[in-house]
Amino acid sequence: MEDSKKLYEAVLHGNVDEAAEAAKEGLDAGTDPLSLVNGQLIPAMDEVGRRFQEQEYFVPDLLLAARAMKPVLDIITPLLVEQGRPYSGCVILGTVQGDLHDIGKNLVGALLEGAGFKVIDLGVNVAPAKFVEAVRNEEACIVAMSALLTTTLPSMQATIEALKAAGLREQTKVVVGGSPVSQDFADAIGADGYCQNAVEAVALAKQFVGG
Ligand code: B1M
Repeated sequence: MEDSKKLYEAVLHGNVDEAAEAAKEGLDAGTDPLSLVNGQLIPAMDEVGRRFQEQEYFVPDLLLAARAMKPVLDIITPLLVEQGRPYSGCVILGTVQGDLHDIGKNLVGALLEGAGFKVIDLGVNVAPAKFVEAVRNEEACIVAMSALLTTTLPSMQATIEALKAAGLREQTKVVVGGSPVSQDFADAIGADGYCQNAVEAVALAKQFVGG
């Protein structure tokens, strides 16, 4: 098999050991960690999603692919999070209520940390009240919400409404992302920004803190 496809194939077929091995080989060969993510991991997950939609794959296959991605991200994330960058702001991050997908959110968090942001990761299935509580504790902050299900998109709006009701909206920048999210949706719910991927999330967060 062509080496450049080894990681892609391992994740697609849920092979945990092969995925970790392929990631190490790629890094040893000098491949940039972010290009492993963008060039192989994300395309593999997209293909898993396509097969699930076409009913060639089922939920256990999604779980296997996610499991294969875990050790790869464990290897790659510390490389993305370079130490010693200057502190440039605070981001409260979470996957919204009802949604358990966290691979993209974790990538966003890793790149933000790598860029020097303090990241408070609230995890998955985060209720609006939990975002509000975190903003209250941290004062001026960026709230970054992730959603992968169309059914959980309303949770993003509910969180913005909860921030307004708590009197915290003015002091907070809200950014949203995830595959079913779009700029139009972000505008419609009154978010301050939309990011298509983790790299854009960092650029936007820097813009918000004036960096
Ligand atoms: Co789920 N799942 N899943 N799943 N899953 C999708 C999302 C789906 C598109 C598959 C499909 O049908 N083609 C579909 C959603 C359809 C829809 O609503 N539009 C779906 C479904 C239906 C479901 C279940 C309902 C299945 C079921 O049980 N019948 C169920 C729901 C569970 C729940 O959340 N309540 C479910 C469960 C799961 C698993 C648990 C098995 C697993 C998740 C494991 C985990 O996350 N720990 C899983 C997986 C792995 C997927 C796919 C295959 C891959 C997602 C992924 O990790 N992608 C996915 C298909 C797909 O996305 N192609 C699918 C890689 C990741 C790096 O990309 O998360 O998009 P992504 O992040 C990107 C950008 O979106 C962006 O940056 C990242 C890249 O740089 N981004 C942000 C994301 N968040 C951001 C936040 C920001 C900025 C950018 O902040 C501002």
